[in-house]
Amino acid sequence: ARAAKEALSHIRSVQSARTAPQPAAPPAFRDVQPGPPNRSIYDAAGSETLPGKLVRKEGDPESGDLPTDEAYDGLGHTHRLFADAFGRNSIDGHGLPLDATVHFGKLYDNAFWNGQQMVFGDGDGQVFERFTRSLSVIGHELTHGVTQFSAGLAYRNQAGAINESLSDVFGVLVEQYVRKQSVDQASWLIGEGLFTAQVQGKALRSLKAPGTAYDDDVLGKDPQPDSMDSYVRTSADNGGVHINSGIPNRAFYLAAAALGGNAWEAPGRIWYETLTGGSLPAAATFSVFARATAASAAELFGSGSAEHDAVRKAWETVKVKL
Ligand code: ASN
Ligand code: ZN
Repeated sequence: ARAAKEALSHIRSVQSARTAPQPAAPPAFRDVQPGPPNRSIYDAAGSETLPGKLVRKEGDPESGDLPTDEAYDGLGHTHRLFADAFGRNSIDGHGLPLDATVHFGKLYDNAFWNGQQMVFGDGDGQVFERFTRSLSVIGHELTHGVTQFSAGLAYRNQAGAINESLSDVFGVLVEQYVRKQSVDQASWLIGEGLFTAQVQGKALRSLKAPGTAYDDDVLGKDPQPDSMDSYVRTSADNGGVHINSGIPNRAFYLAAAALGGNAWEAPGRIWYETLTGGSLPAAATFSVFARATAASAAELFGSGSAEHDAVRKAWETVKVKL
């Protein structure tokens, strides 16, 4: 349980009449014609040696091993959200093959992106089930790859918490897209189904209500703040990257809730454009990120649009200065 607890803590013209009419430029998100995914799932068979033995490659039938097949499907769903909703061709935008290893380590209580691939533990069975059980977690880990190949956000302090938040945002969007859930229908949870029945909790994190995902005798209470009033100053976990991510997470939820409908549409596009548009600094603070999302909303939907307004109000609510 102690190891589990430690794992948790890591865990946009006006055409002048004098100029010849031109076709409008296609929105950036449709410039790319993404190809299909190229997935490979490996089995570490309880070792910590990567990648392990290839057990299912693209186009192969189901392997019969649940984590292998969940990882294969989860990678496919994540690839599809980025392709369909944002026109992104895999993690790097250029069709990077998607590799994942399952059965990593013994009773291993985590999942991670190691800079090159995804890795999933089986969980200890006491606190955590296998980590492939949650599509939002698979989407989360893969989004770390997208961030690495785009904004390259540092993994410490506020930039790190934004990095974590972006993984949570696109993680929940993968799940919402697959389940065709609107803002009101979605759980807004990361890691539903990961805790065993013995744990008092529904998930690792809640974007809708940070700080309420679990409250357990052994794990304690979900430590996430939901506004800058309770920002956690800590050197642990790279400056609280998994804790303070609650603040930008709630900002995304609030913007999506104000707009209604499907969160992978306007809100997702605004956040995606912010992440990949090329102007977000790797050392962004919450305020820099907040201004960047507002600028993306104004660029995509117009200054003073409902979208622009919803984004600005969301950051105000979580008390991040624009
Ligand atoms: N599951 C964690 C994450 O992706 C693993 C870690 O902290 N390296 O954020
Ligand atoms: Zn993460």
